[in-house]
Amino acid sequence: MTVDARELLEVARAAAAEAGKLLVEGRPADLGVAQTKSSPTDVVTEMDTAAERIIRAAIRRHRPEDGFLGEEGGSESGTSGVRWVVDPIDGTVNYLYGLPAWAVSIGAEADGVALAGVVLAPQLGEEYTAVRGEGSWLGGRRLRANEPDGLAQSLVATGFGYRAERREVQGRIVAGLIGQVRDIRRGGSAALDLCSVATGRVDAYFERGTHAWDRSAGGLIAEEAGARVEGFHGAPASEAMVLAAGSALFPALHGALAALGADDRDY
Ligand code: LIP
Repeated sequence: MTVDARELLEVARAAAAEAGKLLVEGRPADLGVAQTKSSPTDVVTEMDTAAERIIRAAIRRHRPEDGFLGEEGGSESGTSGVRWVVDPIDGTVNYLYGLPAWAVSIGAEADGVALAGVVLAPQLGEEYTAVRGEGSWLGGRRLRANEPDGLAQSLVATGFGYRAERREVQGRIVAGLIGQVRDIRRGGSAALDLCSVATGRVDAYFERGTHAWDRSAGGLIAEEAGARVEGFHGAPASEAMVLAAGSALFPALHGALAALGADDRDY
């Protein structure tokens, strides 16, 4: 199967722009929670589902044979070998509260490998893009992940789950880590956290509990900026863990997190 990844990127960019326009201009003043998922704080708004419908329709106009995996619309198989991995609003709680750190994340994958991706943050005025093997970009700026001078100098982003029991364990892990690093940041969007690794706005990011749609585009953008994006002990990034950092910092942060039990299965 030969795929033009640059064409996939342009399809993704157009779909993200269309959804982003709706999400900014069409956001109702009285936006509320339409439903919850894994917990009472795992919320979906009407805008999440509307945006994903727009994204799927926009992509289908160009690529009707492709498959989809979306946070709100679930999985649809295709026949082309290309699958679109879509989070219509990554950082839904931020969007609900009117905080600007949310993004439309669209990755195009073949055989589970991201070939192209866009993370669009309309309220920040930022569009991150990447094509595998061709680098990652913030607008016209080529991105490069940081290589800080050791763990103690590193600014580390993380996130917390929707289940209180998991957050309590994650909080203890962060409490054990914070004295070993420069500081911690919690932005509320995995896709933007991965893009922040790519831009060097943070030195690393880790989180348990993300989904493929949180990671697909941002993970490619971080990798194409020179970061390692993996799980624990050589595993690929997954819901169990995504850890993104430059190649020198990665083993130091990996070791510190493992020593704190962040690789335990039971949280
Ligand atoms: C969010 C992630 C974030 C995580 C939040 C939430 P959503 O995704 O991007 O990293 O910490 O709990 O899962 O639910 O806004 O698409």
